[in-house]
Amino acid sequence: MTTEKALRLGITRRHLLGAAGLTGLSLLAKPAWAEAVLDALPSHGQALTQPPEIRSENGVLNATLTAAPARVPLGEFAFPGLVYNGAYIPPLLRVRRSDTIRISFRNQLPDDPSNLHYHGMSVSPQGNSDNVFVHVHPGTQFDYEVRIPSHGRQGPGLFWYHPHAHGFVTKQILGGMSGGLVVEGSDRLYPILSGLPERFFLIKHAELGEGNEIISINGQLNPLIDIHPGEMQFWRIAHIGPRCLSGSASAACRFMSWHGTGTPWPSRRRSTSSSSVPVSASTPSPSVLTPANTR
Ligand SMILES: [Cu+2]
Repeated sequence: MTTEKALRLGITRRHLLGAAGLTGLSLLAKPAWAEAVLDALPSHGQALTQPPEIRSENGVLNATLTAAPARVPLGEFAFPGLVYNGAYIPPLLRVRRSDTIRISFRNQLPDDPSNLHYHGMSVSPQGNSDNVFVHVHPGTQFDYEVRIPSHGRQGPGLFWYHPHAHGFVTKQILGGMSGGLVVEGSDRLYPILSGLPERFFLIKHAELGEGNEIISINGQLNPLIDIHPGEMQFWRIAHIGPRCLSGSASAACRFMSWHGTGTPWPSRRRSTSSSSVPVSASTPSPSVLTPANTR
């Protein structure tokens, strides 16, 4: 096994996350473990791509999501996955408050029931809305209609969708069944975000057996992330996998943003598996995001 493969396949989950998040960026304040990881990785990855999007029009987002098995390529690796619409990174859904999401969900998995849950959304859990008790069986389809409140607890931000059929959730999300969901309006809450280039970082991990894992960003390994000195970007970050960073596990894998000064910002967040932060690159060093508590 090469050094690179040993790194990707043989080290702990937390080190792998660091490997996925750090390549292509330079650090002023670089922990010792990060030096070792960076030294052993390829110096040039591909440029970070962005997920495909479906936007609401005239107050309605229409989409079809079909769950089915597919072979998932990840860099030089591949694994038998379970995905939406044939893609490891399925469409990112973009809506506004007071919109309605209409999704025709088709289960073409061979064996298991599935459904759709809209993680973090303050929407109805009943009927054909965010109802985790609905089981859509193989070969059948279900039409979701999720009405997003115009006010109240439902705020703007980055959320995600995934299956929530009891007993099958982990297997299906690990296979690749999860995607991003944005409720627009963050720039009205934080005017500094207005007009900034927006970048999504949808983090997933895949298990390859024998304790080996691959952690990817937008379905890529070690992507390069361009940010120029003095530039500001709006980075929307979510771990959309079943374990690391979700629920109580988030304590082990929190992200911190390191400015050019090496000052962590913002401070650690609690009880969330997604965050959206403006990132500024102060001369001469770009900013980077590193997983906290990585020692
Ligand atoms: Cu969830």
